[in-house]
Amino acid sequence: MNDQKIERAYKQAREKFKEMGSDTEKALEQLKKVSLSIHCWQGDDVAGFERPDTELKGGGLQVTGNYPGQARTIGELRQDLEKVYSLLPGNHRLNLHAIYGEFKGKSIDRDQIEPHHFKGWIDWAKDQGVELDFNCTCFSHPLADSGYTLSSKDEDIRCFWVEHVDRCRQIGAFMGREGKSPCVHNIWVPDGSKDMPMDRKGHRDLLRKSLDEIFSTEYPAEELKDSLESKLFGIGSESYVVGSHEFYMGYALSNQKMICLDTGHFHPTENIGDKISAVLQFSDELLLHVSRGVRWDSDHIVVLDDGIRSLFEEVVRGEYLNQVHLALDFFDASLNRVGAWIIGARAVLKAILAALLEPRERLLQAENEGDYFTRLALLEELKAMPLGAVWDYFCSVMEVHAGPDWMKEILRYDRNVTRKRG
Ligand code: RNT
Ligand code: ZN
Repeated sequence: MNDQKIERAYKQAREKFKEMGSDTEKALEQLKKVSLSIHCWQGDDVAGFERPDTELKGGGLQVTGNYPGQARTIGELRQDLEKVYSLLPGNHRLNLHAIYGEFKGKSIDRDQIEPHHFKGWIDWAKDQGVELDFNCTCFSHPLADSGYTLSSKDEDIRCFWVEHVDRCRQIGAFMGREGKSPCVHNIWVPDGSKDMPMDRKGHRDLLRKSLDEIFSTEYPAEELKDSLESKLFGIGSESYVVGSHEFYMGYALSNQKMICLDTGHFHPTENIGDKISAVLQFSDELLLHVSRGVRWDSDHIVVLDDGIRSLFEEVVRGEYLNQVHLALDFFDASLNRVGAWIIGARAVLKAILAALLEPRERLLQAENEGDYFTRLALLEELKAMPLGAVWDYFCSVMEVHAGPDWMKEILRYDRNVTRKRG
């Protein structure tokens, strides 16, 4: 797109928004500071690099599709990520999982991983100006096959996973120290059961015990921030999830940890946006896993739909952008994977921009005066406002492709790079 055209359209849009009561310049200043934690696992279908032939197994997670071009090595994944960062306006983080270490052909089990296995990522990240977040990987492993990890009644299995998470927090703190930015370490475990269990309490007692053991090691907040991710149900854990929302809410609040809300982990009719100002009454920060569930926690690519818009309206209306850590969590192997990343990440940034462009004062005034007609009518009018012109201008000042031009880059990358991977 041509810069002059972008600027002309932006100036008109700026005027229109101004008449409505919104300040586009201020919105763009705020948007510039937003950093998304880009999930490494979209690039290789959550396979990781423990062995050359690894794939996602169990845990109720599923990647469907076999579009060519999955990253098969760390080098390929980094190449793809560099493409992703080059097409996103702003500075964004990288979210790694423990299975993405550099194990150099050695068989290093999860209870053996060490910070040096991630040194390559840390160096690469420094070079790219990217900061790191981290996740323990408590799935795709024979000791997760029983359906229980941190809440297993088999003491050897439970201790194995405690050791793994312990090491992951140590690695996360190392990342935070090296990158001079606190690393968010998120714990999600697949624990649960397909059918009705007898002993819901027993496994929850054990999960709590494991977490207590894990968090007995403390790290400075400048290095590491811990979060806990709940879930409603998964494939194979339809009847019971040990780490339910109530469980982790209780644990996080009584132990000063962050709760992670994954937008795919609730009942499909629940409004995740509504949870933000409820949780943040009692906690200083929270982590969002932005995903799109279709009928279940299917991890579809995020698009600018009503759920995402209302989620970010709540983040922005509550002035919570500094308290909410934003991470992406979707995986789709049915189309170009780099393109998938961009669609999802750009959708989140657009949703935030849309929320920042609400004429908040005017809407609040209408609400406070009981003028619900004005409130609803304004919100409807906003939907047809030229958000795209402001977005294009933002992309162009941030020196990334504006409008649909980035699509050509993906098509070229698909042809010249990912499809050639065989
Ligand atoms: C699973 C959780 C979890 C994973 C990633 C790979 O339901 O959402 O966050 O998707 O850790
Ligand atoms: Zn998640």
